[in-house]
Amino acid sequence: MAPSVQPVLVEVHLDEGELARSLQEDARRGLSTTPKALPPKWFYDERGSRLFERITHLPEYYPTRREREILEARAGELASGVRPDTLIELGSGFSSKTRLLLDAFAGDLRRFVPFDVSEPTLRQASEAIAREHPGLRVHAVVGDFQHHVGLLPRGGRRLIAFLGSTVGNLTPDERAKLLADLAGGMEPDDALLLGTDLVKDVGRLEAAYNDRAGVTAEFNLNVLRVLNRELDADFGLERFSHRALWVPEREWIEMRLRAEVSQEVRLPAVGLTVAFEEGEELRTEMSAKFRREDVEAELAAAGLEPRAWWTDRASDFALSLAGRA
Ligand code: AVJ
Repeated sequence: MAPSVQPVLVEVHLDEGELARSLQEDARRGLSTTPKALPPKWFYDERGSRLFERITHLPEYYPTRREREILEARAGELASGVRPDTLIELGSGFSSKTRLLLDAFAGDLRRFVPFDVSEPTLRQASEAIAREHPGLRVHAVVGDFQHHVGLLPRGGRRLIAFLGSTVGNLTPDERAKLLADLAGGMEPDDALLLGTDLVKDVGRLEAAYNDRAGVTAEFNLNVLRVLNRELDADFGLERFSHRALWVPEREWIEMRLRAEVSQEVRLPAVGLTVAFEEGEELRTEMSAKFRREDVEAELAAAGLEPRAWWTDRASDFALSLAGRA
């Protein structure tokens, strides 16, 4: 008998109330300090997740294509080396690349656990994957990987995939904490698959975040729409412009929103009125780029042992496979 489509289980660790409170806190803190900064996770409402999906198809945005190239080349090796029965994907979004892994693991895989902050995105991706893979249990988790990795389902041989170089959107301290949290919850047979974008020519790096079609600019401005909607703020999107630049001392790309005119913005839900000077910039994202030594040192510091380092042919992007040391 053919396996049947399993009902999707959605576990919510981040309900709307908590999400709202944590956005309020981040906005209050990030907009009342200098320089102003917001954490990048607030881009990803449903619209933001869609805009990011469009970014992955842009000619300038190479990381997704490079990572897919590596996954295509190594999926078989990964399947036979790890033989996971559970695939967990952190920051899964629409899970586009995961489909490759799901196909490669089809024999042993019993359970797929996509984990994301955006509940609507997660539900859509989960339903689609459950339909495409009859017999596979899809157990989606709505959460923030900076707080909730301790709550990931246990048992079996788990492969935890953290793809897309999303780890680069965290500060070095946040990365250390996340990797240590992950390592702390891993059993000897579990493995971590970590995607990292690599340091390269500055022109190519900056172009990847300044696309000609302006999709990245829309994505960047989306955070202001989120603040307007969720916090009743009155950001005028036309009064801010997109900037993205390489910061050599930190080896990361920074995205910023530059106030085109001096202005005051009201955020009644957090009781703030925020003044921007003309030309003042609000940092909305950093996207760190890595070298092999950095990645291996960060894994080791978290108690993880690198077992494989795979790059695409152009050495633009890397996937690391690691296990508990
Ligand atoms: C979410 C890490 C894959 O930092 O490259 C894309 C997000 N920001 N363009 C990245 C992003 C601007 C992206 N990742």
